[in-house]
This record gives sequence, structure tokens and C-alpha cells, in this order.
Amino acid sequence: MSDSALKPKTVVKPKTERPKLHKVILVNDDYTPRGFVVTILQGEFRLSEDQANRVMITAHQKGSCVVSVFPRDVAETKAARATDAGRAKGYPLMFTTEPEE
Ligand code: NFA
Repeated sequence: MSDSALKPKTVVKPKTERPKLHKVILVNDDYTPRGFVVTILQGEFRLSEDQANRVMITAHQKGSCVVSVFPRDVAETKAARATDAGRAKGYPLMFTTEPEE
């Protein structure tokens, strides 16, 4: 028997699609105190005080800023928890999510 009889004619390459990461975005508003935004960024997203201040200031100046990236369910849960924490204090603070390209 020739070698070719044992050789598979098509090689199936297993394609394990890596799930897209999703960005959590901090949206600026005119009412939420800066210190509160920084506290949320540190507590919910584990940013250092320095990172939290930079993200807060960037959103304040540019309108929004990417906080971090996570698998979709984690991004959505964290964005909802952080938005809820602002709402609980009567602030319009908002975090959104979007898939990375
Ligand atoms: N713009 C808010 C203020 O001046 C601070 C803020 C920054 C709010 C980023 C929301 C997001 N108090």
C-alpha cells in the first residue's frame, strides 16, 4: 500500500475563534464629582489612583475615555455596576461598552 492511502486528503484545521474583548468606556457629564469618578475607577476597575485620575481627566477633557478591556460579560457587568453606583448617589455617571475591532 502506498503512503498516500494513509494520508488524509484534507487537513481540518481546528478554528477556535478567540472571543472579542469589549471596551468599557467612561462618558463625561457635568455633574458627577471628579473624586467620586476616581473612587469608582479604583474600586470597580482596580485602577491605581494615578491611572484613575488620568482616565477621569481624559474623559472630562475629551468627552469619553476607554477604562479597560474585558470579555463581554465581564465588561457589561462592570459597566452596569459602576453606572448603578453613580445612580445610587443621584449622579448621571455613565459607563458604556463596545466590542474591540
Ligand atoms: N466633568 C465632571 C466634573 O467636572 C467630572 C467627570 C469626569 C464626570 C469624567 C464624569 C466622567 N465634575
